[in-house]
Amino acid sequence: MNIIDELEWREAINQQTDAEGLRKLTSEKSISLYCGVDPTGDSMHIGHLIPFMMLKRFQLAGHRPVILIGGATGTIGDPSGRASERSLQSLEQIEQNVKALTEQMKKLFVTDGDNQVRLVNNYDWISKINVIEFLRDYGKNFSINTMLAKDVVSSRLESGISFTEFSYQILQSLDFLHLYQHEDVQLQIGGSDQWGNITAGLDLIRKKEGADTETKAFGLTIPLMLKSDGTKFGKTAGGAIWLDPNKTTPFEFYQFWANTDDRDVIKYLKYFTFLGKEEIDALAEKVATEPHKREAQKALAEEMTRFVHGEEMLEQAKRITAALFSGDIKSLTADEIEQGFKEMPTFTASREESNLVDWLVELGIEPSKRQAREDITKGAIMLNGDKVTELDFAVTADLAIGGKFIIIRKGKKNYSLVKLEQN
Ligand code: 383
Repeated sequence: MNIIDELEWREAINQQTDAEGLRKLTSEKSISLYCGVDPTGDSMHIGHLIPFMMLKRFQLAGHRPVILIGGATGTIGDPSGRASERSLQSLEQIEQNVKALTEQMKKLFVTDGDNQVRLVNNYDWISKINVIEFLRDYGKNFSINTMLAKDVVSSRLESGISFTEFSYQILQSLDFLHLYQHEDVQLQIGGSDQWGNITAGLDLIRKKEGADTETKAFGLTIPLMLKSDGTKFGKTAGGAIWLDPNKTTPFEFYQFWANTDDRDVIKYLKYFTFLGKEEIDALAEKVATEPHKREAQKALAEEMTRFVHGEEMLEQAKRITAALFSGDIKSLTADEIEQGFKEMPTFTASREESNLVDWLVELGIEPSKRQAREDITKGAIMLNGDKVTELDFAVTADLAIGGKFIIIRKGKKNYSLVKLEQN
């Protein structure tokens, strides 16, 4: 299957500058293409993953992907998709973010091989252009009228936009031209918010390199992912889903995908994973006939967690999930407990021995001694997965898993995490 046909089947194309031309080009030869990211934070989130997974698909189909880190554009700030002006980040902050993103990109996308992913930073060429050169060699090719007409700018004319952000599209255009000239890049891809910047770059290439570039340089955007329940994709109550395991643990990451709605799961499998048509069709059948088994969700969670965090972290996420389901808490390590119980009510207790009834009330897990006794007697209290029914049970530090945590379950699923003070 041609890469464009594959992307169409995956419903991963929003707009293209020349669909037929690109289909022809990509089936005739191996091309270079690029997608950029600005260092606005120190980690990517799953929204960023989409175009970079697409680059990877092109790579698997024999094309050469280039990832651009916007060391220069990040100092300006892309107004695309934003209702108000950004505040500038400090140059030190941007430099740190460039490092963090470069590491993340290398881990996920740069592997050995013939058409391996290349990483570039636009600071390397943009920082060398002086203001006279900028205005004479590049500025002359941009019409203010066209720039004003772009969505990004026109939508901000009422509320206001600085000259800095207004000029952003010129910088991204310089990149496309630079990569076209020096890296043989013929295609830029990005999310649908990038359409204006991508087409601005194509206009510049045409003006600088001649009209026949129409058959040589292309743009393609990917649709924004929408959820069938109308809420925003990629966000949970706890915020964005980050790729950095210190911000979103592999377990939370796994759970995010495992909780996908039946109405969305096949769409996500096509969009995000490298599973092929046959496997996805078989999973679609499972969603239709035995949705309660959630096999498609499990496949999605496994594929995504393995891709981003690796096999070992995937196994860990699955172990935590299974232990929470079965109640077999003691099989978990302290690190796994920390991941699995991150969002649950957390209490801190001293390491001193205490009677369970008093301990539960002092921590606030039980409202009164009377209630605590009643719950213990009727078998509603589990400590590290074991039922405790003796009213005089002594809580001691040696019960703590890894010397740190005691998990209390009250009733069917009210978990509390108790951290013992470390001495
Ligand atoms: C900078 C210089 C280039 C080409 C692209 C850029 C970055 C671009 C941008 N992209 C977003 C970002 O960095 O702002 N101007 O956060 C996001 N992308 C990708 C995708 C997306 C876009 O990194 O739609 C989501 O992830 O294009 O919002 O020469």
